[in-house]
Amino acid sequence: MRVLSVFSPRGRPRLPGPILLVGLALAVGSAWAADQGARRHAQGQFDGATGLYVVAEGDDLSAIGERLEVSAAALKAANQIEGDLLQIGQRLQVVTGAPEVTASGGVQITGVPGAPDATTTISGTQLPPPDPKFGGVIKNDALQSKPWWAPRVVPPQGAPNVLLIITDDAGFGVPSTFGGVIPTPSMDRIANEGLRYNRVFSTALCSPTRAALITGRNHHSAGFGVISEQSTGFPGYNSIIGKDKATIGRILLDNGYATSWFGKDHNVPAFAASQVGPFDQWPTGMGFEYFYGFVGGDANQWQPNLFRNTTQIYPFEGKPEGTWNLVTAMADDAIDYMTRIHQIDPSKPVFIKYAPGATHAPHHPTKEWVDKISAMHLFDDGYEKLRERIFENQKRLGVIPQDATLTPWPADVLKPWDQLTAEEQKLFIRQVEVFAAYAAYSDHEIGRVIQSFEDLGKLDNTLIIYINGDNGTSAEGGPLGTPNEVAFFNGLNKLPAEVQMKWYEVWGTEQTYNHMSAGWSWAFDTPFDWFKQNASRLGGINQNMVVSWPALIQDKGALREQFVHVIDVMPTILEAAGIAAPGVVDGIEQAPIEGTSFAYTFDAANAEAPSRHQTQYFEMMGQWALYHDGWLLSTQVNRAPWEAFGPANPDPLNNQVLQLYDLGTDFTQAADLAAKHPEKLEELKALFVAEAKKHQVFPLDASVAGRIVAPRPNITAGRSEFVYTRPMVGLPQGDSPLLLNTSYTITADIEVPEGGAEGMILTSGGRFAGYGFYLLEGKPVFLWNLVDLERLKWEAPDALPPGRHTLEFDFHYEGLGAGTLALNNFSGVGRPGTGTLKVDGKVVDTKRMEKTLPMILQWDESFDIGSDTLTGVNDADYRPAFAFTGKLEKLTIKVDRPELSPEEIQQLKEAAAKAADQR
Ligand SMILES: [Ca+2]
Ligand SMILES: [Ca+2]
Repeated sequence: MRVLSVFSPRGRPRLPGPILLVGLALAVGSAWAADQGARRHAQGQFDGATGLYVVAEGDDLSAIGERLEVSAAALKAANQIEGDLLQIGQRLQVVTGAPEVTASGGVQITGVPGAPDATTTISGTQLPPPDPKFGGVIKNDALQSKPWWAPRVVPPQGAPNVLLIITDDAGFGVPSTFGGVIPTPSMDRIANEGLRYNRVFSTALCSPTRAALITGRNHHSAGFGVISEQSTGFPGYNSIIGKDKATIGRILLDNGYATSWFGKDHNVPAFAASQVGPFDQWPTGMGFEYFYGFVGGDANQWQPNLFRNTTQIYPFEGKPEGTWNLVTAMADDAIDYMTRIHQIDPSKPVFIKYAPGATHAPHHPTKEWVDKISAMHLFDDGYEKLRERIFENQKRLGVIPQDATLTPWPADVLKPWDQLTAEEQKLFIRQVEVFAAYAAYSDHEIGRVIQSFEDLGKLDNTLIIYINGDNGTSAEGGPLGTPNEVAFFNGLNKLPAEVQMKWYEVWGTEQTYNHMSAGWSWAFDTPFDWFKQNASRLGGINQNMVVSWPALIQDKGALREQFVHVIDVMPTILEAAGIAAPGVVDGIEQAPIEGTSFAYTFDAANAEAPSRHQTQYFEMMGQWALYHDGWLLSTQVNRAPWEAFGPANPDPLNNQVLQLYDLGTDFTQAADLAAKHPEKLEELKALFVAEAKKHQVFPLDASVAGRIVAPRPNITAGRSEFVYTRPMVGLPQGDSPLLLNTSYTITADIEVPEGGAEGMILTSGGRFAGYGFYLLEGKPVFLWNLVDLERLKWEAPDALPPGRHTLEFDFHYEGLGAGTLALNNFSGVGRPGTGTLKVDGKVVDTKRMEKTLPMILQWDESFDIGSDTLTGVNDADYRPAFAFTGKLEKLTIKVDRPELSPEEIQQLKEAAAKAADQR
């Protein structure tokens, strides 16, 4: 049992009451296993879900009490048993909210139980708590009866509001709070009112860190070894948070908090993101009562796939370009939400998970912020100089040790600044200014949310945890950056500067899905090296964080250097709130929380206390590391993040160069001690294997892009024909028929009214990649948008006359298909094919596509029938919604996916074996 160390804001120990019953629930799980020997006189069935024990022959109270670790007296009191006699079949309530309400000690009660204003805390060991027993009197008529209301469940007295902020894809050197050049005054404010932490660790990737954050379990334990779009059919990688890992939202909700989630949700399985649900893995299904944000890894901030709870909303529609931005809108919505809760019930504490899309690509700040940052000329002397400047700032601020070493610039990976052309330099400066503007803008809006706590008089008892980055800065734009991140995920990661210059003026507007040169990303991870995705280098995983709680944290402005991981956040919040981790939720026994509370570091007396979190594994796409007591074992980086295509390391456990670092004396992972301490290396590798086994990390898988098109339980799995007869929008990519790497036929039966028709029949994706089947000025068109670099168009010569017509687009694909990826081979994807457009059975246009998209369409856009949401696939032809003005009778999609023959499988296996030999 954990003993709470946090003191209440009034300076006296928080009541231990809510924790008294923890042992009870913990006993539930172990009761069966331990049920032997002296306990033979308690043979009845016990259901941990309901807390009901059914008495069996020979049972006696003390034996039952012993088995379930409850006193016989408590059992008697809870079940209103007078003597010691039990009846066979009698049901005994063992864990229940009811006795707590009437019993003293275990819970905090205000008012008179049964009165409408009474409140109670709960033991929290079982969620939801069982309904308390009726405590009034019932006679034949109400006049002679006594009513009794169940007390309202509230958190323990003094439990703080919690504002948990996590930004995206931002390394250690991004915020000014930790020596960065980008102004982040909101983060500075929290640092000055509270504590700075410089050893805060992530998992190196988005969904995994976020799953760990909300469950207090490691990412593989929570089913999120990778992002949801890369999920595979193994427990550590299926992108499903198990029911035995209730989230922090759920626990706080059932304990009386108002719980909410704003911004990015990358923890809905990509195959469960549609309107057929199920919604149990959406925020509202996981204990966050209110959700305002987007589902997926990133979103266009100008036209996001935005949801309120589980309903898609389009508040930006009809607004002039550049005037509506999600970064501001979500702050507005969060402020509205908390104000609403406060005005309705000022006593109710709120929990807000605040997760802006910033600073993940696309970098979409407002023009005001781009102008502001550009005027500062922060980046004119290039990325190496930026890195040096940040490093000096960090030492000056004391957020890194004075003797820290800066590792050399990786000239073999990233071209030195002075070797770039003038055009490249100009482009790159633009790219980074937009990124910096995005970071500064986002921090500014976070500041508005923080300020609203102060405006409502709630800041004093609000625990604010502001984590900079769910992983290191992203290098997914490649060394050159890109105007379109969707191109990167389709393998086009080296767009020359002269091509990119076409978007120079509009960089960061809705015309781009932009990312910056990886040179900047390296600099923003100062004092470390490497990037997001690199789980074995601190540039990928060493974040920083600020924490304030004015009523409690007195050591204002101080630094904490203890090892903290994102899994530690949940137990910290629970400790701060005085709420127990539940043993059973919805009848399901809970897996142990794997994080370690860092609440001990709030106390100035513990400023130098040794880290309580002593061992931590890291693993991301076959790169791994193990931290133990100051040592870090790391695999040498063998793949830059933009090298996502091609055969994967087939043996990620052993086919590695191992490195060893002493983080106690080497803050930046600069001095490899592997040769000096081979025994330590072996010891830590064995420890990694043990931790990996414990946390579902196996089977290791080093593939990256290949996993994006891996088969998964998409609702289209096993289906080859899809029929639609009514307009419908908003079906996400992960749940719609996929037309990549396959042959297919789309047939539309339509009726054109007098005067002709136009508009969208079927589209998926948008401005940055996708396809559209539409009538343009009455003429049938099929269009493939190849990541906004090229568009292929099949077009009928004539407008359709009024009446019924059948339109058909048939595509014959020439490759082996995505099946080759399972054999570590990319030859089957992105191959050519021939498209044929037919009107009423007659061929009107035929074109060959030399290249097709191998991986993914624009992921934040949907599959829409009868109109087009968010962005369109071809701005030159139309603007959304471009509703179809004819009548759609029937739309049929037939997919004829290639399947590998046994001979082809054999050949691919031989090729793989040969490649492995040559390696
Ligand atoms: Ca991220
Ligand atoms: Ca669209």
